[in-house]
Amino acid sequence: MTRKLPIIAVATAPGKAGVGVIRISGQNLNAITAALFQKKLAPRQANLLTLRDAAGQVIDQLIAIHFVAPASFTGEDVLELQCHGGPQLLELVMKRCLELGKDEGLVIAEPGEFTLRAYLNNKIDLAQAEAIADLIDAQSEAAVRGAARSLQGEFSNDINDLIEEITQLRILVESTLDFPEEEIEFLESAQARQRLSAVKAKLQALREGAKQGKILRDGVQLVLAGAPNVGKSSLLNRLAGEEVAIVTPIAGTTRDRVKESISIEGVPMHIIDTAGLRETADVVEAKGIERSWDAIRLADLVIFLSDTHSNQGQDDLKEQILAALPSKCPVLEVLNKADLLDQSSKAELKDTLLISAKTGDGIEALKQKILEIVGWGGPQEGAIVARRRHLDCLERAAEHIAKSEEFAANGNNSLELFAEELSLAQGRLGEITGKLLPDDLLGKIFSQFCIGK
Ligand SMILES: Nc1nc2c(ncn2[C@@H]2O[C@H](COP(=O)(O)OP(=O)(O)OP(=O)(O)O)[C@@H](O)[C@H]2O)c(=O)[nH]1
Ligand SMILES: [Mg+2]
Repeated sequence: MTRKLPIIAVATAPGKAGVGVIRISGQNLNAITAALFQKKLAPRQANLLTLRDAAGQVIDQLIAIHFVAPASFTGEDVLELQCHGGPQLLELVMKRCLELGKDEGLVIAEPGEFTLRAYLNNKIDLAQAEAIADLIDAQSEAAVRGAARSLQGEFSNDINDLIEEITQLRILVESTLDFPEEEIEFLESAQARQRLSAVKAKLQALREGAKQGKILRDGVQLVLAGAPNVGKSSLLNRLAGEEVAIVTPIAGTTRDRVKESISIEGVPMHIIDTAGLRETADVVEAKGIERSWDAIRLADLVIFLSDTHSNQGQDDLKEQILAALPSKCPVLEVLNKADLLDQSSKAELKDTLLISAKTGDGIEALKQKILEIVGWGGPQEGAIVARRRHLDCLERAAEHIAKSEEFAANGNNSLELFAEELSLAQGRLGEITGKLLPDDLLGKIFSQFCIGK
């Protein structure tokens, strides 16, 4: 993944457009530039130039900008060619560049390789590199803003501040370890416990922010499950605001999963309506039910829907669903067809989340409940986007801090272990920004980028 050859790729999206950009990055592009345009380009200037094929025929008139290392996106020399945006034309320009750059070893870039080089040349850290991909993939305005903040380094700065505080604490502890006679007073005099509490509180705040950031980036997989005919498809249609799924009075209407993405207060919700769960001899329905279970197992939140008049067997079904779920996945029980209840029955059910997919009653409360359960704290100033990877690192760092706290509580005999846990916590935080990385991680992260980025 860390080759040194110059690389080239189309940076703009495939398809016809006014302009199409091709980028070349390498340690020194003077030879390639000279071969393409028979001249050296002044850095950072827009040059209107003509590119010709081997026979001297014009391929395109384009604008070329030469960013000289290290003042470029990748930290290497970068040549940006702004061509006319036709797919065939860009193909031809690429081909000509590869021909003329052959002696310099010019090759087509792997997905994410430009950004990888930016990272390896310390132009950005790993969390910022991920933010570039997230910015490109962002599905809502809030996600764009969050990714932009992460790219500006807001998330990384918070992580680095925390690492710095832990470092200071470690320096204190470790210097004490060299002078055992001073250990006795260390915990008090260095205010180690207070400092540790402060670290813990900051880490907790970062975890909260990252949790919100993950929701903003990925949204929530919300699965509607329950017995046949309770109104799952009706609820999907109600939430989506259109007739995406077929609704009939016949039990077993939905066979395949029906997916629809909506946004509740800016949070992307990927709703999956499933086949009603029951014993069946029908092969097609049975396959659909299998798929329902697959969806349930992958959910972030399951809405277990029942209706007001078919309560038989619901408890067994609920137990089955709970047993199939990963332990962290919440299940929200909702009772549909409230419109069929009289006032006194409604009063009896006042602790139940009652809705009517038919009339829309209770839907707003349901939406709020969903946001509450997934832990959405509302639009926030300074929100960032975050990934599962970040959450995992933060969680593991928090575990180490908790352990170090235990050792601190044990008193001085545990100082060495206390220091060791701090160091481990620091390592996990360093993984977020890429300061400390397991070997295979870079390849994994950058291979998910689109080509040309
Ligand atoms: N009165 C009333 N009827 C409803 C309500 N929601 C759904 N129904 C009716 O219940 C029947 C079943 O609705 P669906 O939405 O197809 O139910 P489902 O859970 O998707 O059913 P399957 O796909 O068969 O599992 C239809 O006749 C709906 O019109 C409601 O809130 N009130
Ligand atoms: Mg249905």
